[in-house]
Amino acid sequence: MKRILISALVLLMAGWSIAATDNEDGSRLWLRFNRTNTTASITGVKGTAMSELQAYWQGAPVVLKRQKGLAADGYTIKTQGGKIMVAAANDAGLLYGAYHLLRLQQTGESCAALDISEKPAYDLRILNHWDNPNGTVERGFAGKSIFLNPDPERMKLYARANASVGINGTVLNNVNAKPEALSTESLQKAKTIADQLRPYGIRVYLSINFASPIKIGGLPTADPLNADVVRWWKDKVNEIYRLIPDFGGFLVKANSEGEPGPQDFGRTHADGANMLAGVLKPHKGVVMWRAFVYKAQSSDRANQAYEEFMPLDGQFADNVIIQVKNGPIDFQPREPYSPLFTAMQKTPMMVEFQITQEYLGAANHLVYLAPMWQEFFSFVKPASLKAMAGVANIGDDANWCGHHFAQANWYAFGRLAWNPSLRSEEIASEWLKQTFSTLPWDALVDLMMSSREACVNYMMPLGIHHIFAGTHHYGPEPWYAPRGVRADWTPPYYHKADAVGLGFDRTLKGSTNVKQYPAELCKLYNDINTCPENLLAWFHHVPWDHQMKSGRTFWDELCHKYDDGVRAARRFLVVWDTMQPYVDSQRFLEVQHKLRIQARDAEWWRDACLLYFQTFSQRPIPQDMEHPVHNLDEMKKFRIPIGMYENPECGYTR
Ligand code: GCV
Repeated sequence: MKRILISALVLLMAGWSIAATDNEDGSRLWLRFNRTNTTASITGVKGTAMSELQAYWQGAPVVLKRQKGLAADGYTIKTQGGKIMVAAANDAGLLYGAYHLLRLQQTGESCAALDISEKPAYDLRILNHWDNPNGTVERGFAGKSIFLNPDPERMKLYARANASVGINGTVLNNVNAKPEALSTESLQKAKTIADQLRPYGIRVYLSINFASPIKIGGLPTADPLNADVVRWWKDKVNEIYRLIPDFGGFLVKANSEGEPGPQDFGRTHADGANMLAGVLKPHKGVVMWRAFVYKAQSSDRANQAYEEFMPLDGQFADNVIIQVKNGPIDFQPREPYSPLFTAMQKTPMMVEFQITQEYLGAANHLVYLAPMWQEFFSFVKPASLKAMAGVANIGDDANWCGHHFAQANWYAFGRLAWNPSLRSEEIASEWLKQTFSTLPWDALVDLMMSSREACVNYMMPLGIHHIFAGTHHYGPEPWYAPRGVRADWTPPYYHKADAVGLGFDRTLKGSTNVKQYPAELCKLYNDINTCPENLLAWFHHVPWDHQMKSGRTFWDELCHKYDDGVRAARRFLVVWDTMQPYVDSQRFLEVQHKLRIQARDAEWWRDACLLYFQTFSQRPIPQDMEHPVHNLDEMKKFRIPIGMYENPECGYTR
């Protein structure tokens, strides 16, 4: 009752008029302002700030003014003599200040005596779209690329949404880049998009294919030290800047998963990155060079980025940033941080998070990712990074992200790129208040906050990782190991289940991966008795009868974790059902439908994994938990139909 009253009060304070019963499709994201005025079109970023306030601000008059001495993109907001003064060193800062005010208004905060001072942690807060020229989106679960036929209204909302959380850059195309991304026709299209995003302070960037000089330039080589190659890149970059004067730069995936790179010509990552940095430098462009590299036949994939990049520390030009995924393998539900972050001391680095849920239930599972990203920041000092990138979860679906709650991850990414020390709870509550005006938010904040751990539990608890199906990254297939498939693309490479136990020995007696971490962490992770239990099977081959802190054996604990995950997923559905009176029926039913899939998938994960691992442990499922409801043969036979992975309706169906 108390929650309902609070919701109603906030609704009144903010003057909302949307009734909980008015259906919504989610297309307005968290920007569900009511227009109060029509506006004349005003140009430039400051013009955008003014027109956003004119259209939606309902409080005291706001004065926007430029002021020297403040940080780029930062702003102050002060209530003075009945007015609100927003000051910033640049126009983007004024725009962010305007969105800050609108956020306060929409979350029902008082604006009577404001004294706010904000500046972003990073100059570069950037989305990476993995969008292909044919409109498909790699690891995208929300429809086709929004850039395929950039609709001006949709692009405007995309720009507003990004600017409202401080995102100021976007890479338009997949890191698995087609050389054609640099064709004159593609560049014209990039120009159109850049023109649409510029008024919101957003710059565009492109992923490039390192072999472009050969593939579209007709040269016999793409050797970065070859003069003709350098000239080709110079001309191409000049062409880009003629079209897009504020172009941001290149994102490069090189010598990774079959993509071309400088090593094809006997050169290093530094040679390749520095050549591109040299041609971009006169235009103030940057190179974001990815460190996601691994080769077949390695004894430990987790070691490889470090082994390739550490020897190059200090050799990169000052407009190169090394972009490293948060963990050493690949966006798993839980990984330790990538040791490169603490090892490379002389190279600017940025973290790449994955907003799209490639490994966390695609657009079917409600998994709020901010707690996972904050876990990363508990190990890596935000100040040691130069920038933050997030692989977008955006497509042309009406609700943008495939799942209404996946919008929260886009939102949270932007908020954390602005300020990595914001608490995940705060961000969740802010997002909920703006996205669903009338919900009893506390229960949903709790649900969101527990969702990542629930996902870890029903998919791969206690440090297990990469036990996904061979042909998609949606469901479990810990047994998948057909002959001829490279070992590090099969789950047994990672889980190493046998009669003794489960997990990858990365200790000093194993792959020695622990050595890549600072001394105190190396010591902690190396000892099975001090290693955090949530990473146990990441760093150790854990005996089935290993004694856990709970007093259970490792096997029993594993069973319980899976079961905890299943029970949590079912609970989400129960909690959501209590929200029905407060949310429009379209969004209510759509979320409910997804939560049903999630609860069913959680069972699929638990049963497939426990029944399979049991063939090694030869131990019973503990009596005090629900026993699997499927059998292993049934699980092994189940296949998601080809093409269904990208379909939001995929999932286990009995
Ligand atoms: C864009 C993983 C994904 C690929 C992705 C790659 C990368 O392997 O499955 O889809 O390719 O990471 O980040 O480059």
